Amino acid sequence: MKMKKYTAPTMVEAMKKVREDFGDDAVILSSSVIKSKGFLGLFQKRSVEVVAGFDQKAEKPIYEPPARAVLPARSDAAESLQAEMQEMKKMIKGMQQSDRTLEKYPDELIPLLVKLQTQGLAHEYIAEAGDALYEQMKKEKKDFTETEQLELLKQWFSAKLREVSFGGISYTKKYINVLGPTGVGKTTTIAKIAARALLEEKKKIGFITTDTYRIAAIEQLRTYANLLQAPVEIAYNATDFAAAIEKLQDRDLIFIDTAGRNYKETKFVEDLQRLVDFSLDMETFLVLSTTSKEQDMDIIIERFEKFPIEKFIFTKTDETSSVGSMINLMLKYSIGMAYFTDGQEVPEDITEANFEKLFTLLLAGDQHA
Ligand SMILES: Nc1nc2c(ncn2[C@@H]2O[C@H](COP(=O)(O)OP(=O)(O)OP(=O)(O)O)[C@@H](O)[C@H]2O)c(=O)[nH]1
Ligand SMILES: [Mg+2]
Repeated sequence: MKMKKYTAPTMVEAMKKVREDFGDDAVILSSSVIKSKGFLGLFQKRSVEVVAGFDQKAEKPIYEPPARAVLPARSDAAESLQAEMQEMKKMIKGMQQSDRTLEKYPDELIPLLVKLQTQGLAHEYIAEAGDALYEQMKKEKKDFTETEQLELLKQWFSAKLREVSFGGISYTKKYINVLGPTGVGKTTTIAKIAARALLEEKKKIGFITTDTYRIAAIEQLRTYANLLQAPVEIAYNATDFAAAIEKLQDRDLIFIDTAGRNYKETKFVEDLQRLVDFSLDMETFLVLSTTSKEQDMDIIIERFEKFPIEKFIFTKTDETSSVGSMINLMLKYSIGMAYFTDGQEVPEDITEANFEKLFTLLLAGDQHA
């Protein structure tokens, strides 16, 4: 992909220039409104800067093979390249469509809406938010400053997310059960939450692990438990699980660590159902990594619908610059958010979720970009 920067007095004119050069194959990569200094704040000029990218195939080929050239047989590599190109084309088409939908908004709003796009927020929510802001602008018959836009956007998100709840473990349920796919950070997150329960809330804590597939998994939990001077029970089957519950009766809170499996396969979900006693006084959290593809998270959530998922825990926000999928999933499934985690340090790198913090994360996300 090639990139080129355009400056024009308005977004519409900038887009026109982009199209003149590259037709419909152009993709808007970023846009911003620039204000010239002017003289004592007077005669300020506004312009729009747009960076457009385009698929190089859209350009005239520099070399065209002679009409009767003999083409080599297609190799596997060529085929996979072809598949990759198809994938890219689809992606570009999707992006183009979303850029078109932004065209109807005034220039002032574009940078903020592009920001939401880069965060991976679903197009329907961007359109809803864009419409709400634009309507307000028309109603008040004025342009909004960046701060005013942010305030309005925050109000919009706050209303939109009203139906989902935020906040960590309740401390009223004895069992805290953590589920999720392989390697998303379940064990590390349990250690972070348990450490806080012990250090800040002075709770007597204990652990049960049902992750008996790898020796290292048991050792990992033992290491954290030892640091917190808390007992660990290992449950290979439902009988062990019941025995472990019995042994840890004197504890205020019992954290249950489960194995990360490929939960796209239903047999692993069924194993979990057989092993963990969900009828206990229990809060169950589904841990998802923000570095995963949203479609993959979708499949996992659907697989886990048979469990009483209290809230999501989203991990690895430090490893991604797009956190919009957290919001998409919360709204799609009407499931709230308990924590998000942003690093490997135990117990520091965890934040109990609330709306303010989520909103800040959504708008601050490009430091890693
Ligand atoms: N960058 C980053 N790494 C994290 C975060 N949380 C966990 N990790 C790392 O992710 C890796 C996997 O973490 P685990 O806690 O073992 O994940 P798990 O879900 O228990 O893994 P399995 O039990 O194997 O399914 C480790 O290297 C963690 O240090 C986070 O918020 N940010
Ligand atoms: Mg684990």
